[in-house]
Amino acid sequence: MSEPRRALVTGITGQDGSYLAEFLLERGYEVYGLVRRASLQRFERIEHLRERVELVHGDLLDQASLARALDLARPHEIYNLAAQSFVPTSWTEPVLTAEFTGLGVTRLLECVRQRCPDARFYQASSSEMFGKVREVPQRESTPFYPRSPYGAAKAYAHHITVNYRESYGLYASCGILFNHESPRRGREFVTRKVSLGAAAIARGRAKTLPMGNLDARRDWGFAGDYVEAMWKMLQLDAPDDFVIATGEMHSVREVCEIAFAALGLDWRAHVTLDPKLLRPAEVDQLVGDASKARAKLGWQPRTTFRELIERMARADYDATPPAS
Ligand code: NDP
Ligand code: GDR
Repeated sequence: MSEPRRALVTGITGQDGSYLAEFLLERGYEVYGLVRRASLQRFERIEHLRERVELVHGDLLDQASLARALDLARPHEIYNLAAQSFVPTSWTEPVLTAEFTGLGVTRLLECVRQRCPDARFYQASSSEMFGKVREVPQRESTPFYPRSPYGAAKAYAHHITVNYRESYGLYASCGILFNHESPRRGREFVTRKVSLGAAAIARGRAKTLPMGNLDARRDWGFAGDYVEAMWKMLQLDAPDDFVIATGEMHSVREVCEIAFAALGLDWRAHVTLDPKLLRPAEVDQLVGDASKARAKLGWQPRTTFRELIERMARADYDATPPAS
């Protein structure tokens, strides 16, 4: 009998890590997750999987801990999802963001090269690398123009992954993922902030929702659909890089309209503008061309933008108790 496939997921406690762990378990993988030590350990997103995944302590800042995690897991596949992923924090903590999101990838790749060079490696690259976009829609060959310390760190991480592939022959692939959301999205990201805000207002717990740039446009998909693309990338004969996106662009204003309407509210009566939420440099628009992923991976998104936002608004409404 052949041994089960083993996967190591960094960032398993994050939005994508939790969906990916579910996906891999369904396919019979032994799943190992890298977790950081905290005084109050909160594994909310993977609580339902705790009995089925093996958690290993480690941090992208600590190379020895990464080596230990690889020795313990002996993975066939490594998914590097860990990062400081919130763009505004990358202006207030630019060096830490570069350490986690940029250099952390080199630390991990170096350990992979030394300890398990046959393992397949997935790097979570980002559409934020396109920043001030050079062409519309963005594809794998579009030049990068990052607009935040986060985008710059991800561009470094992307290039170093390609570099390790070309220098050492590692099987290393980058998924250039456009924004993807879910009811498990971090509460500070715009879709979740709006779904939580609309739910609080519908439940009588708040009256207004302060927002930043409503004109920003993004290509938003469902995280559950996107983790499948990560896995498909590592099943190809040869490593490669792929844009993963829906190909549709919508504004933050539309997110507000749909989320509030799903709960019977008119967003215009509640959303206010707070200049403090504007960014030092904005990414005005992003929209991806995922035709390479469609052709080579047979991947396409299943969830529409409207379904996604309505699902998030209803999930937060159901989870919010009424004001007493
Ligand atoms: P989250 O912010 O939800 O999760 C980030 C994860 O990284 C958490 O598990 C966090 O652990 C972990 N982490 C952070 N710093 C470290 C560190 N120093 N050492 C070890 N673990 C660490 O992100 P998402 O799930 O949304 O995104 C997953 C990846 O995909 C990220 O790299 C992100 O930048 C990238 N990406 C995301 C997109 C999106 O739209 N969601 C689009 C494109 C790329 P803890 O729980 O302890 O904080
Ligand atoms: P983004 O996601 O920066 O695209 O990065 P976010 O949801 O934070 O912002 C999207 C757009 O919405 C505008 N916006 C606001 N954003 C937040 N967070 N809060 C607000 O109140 C608000 N008002 C308007 C922003 O200005 C922006 O234009 C996400 C992250 O998941 C990254 O890790 C990932 O790499 C990229 O998506 C692709």
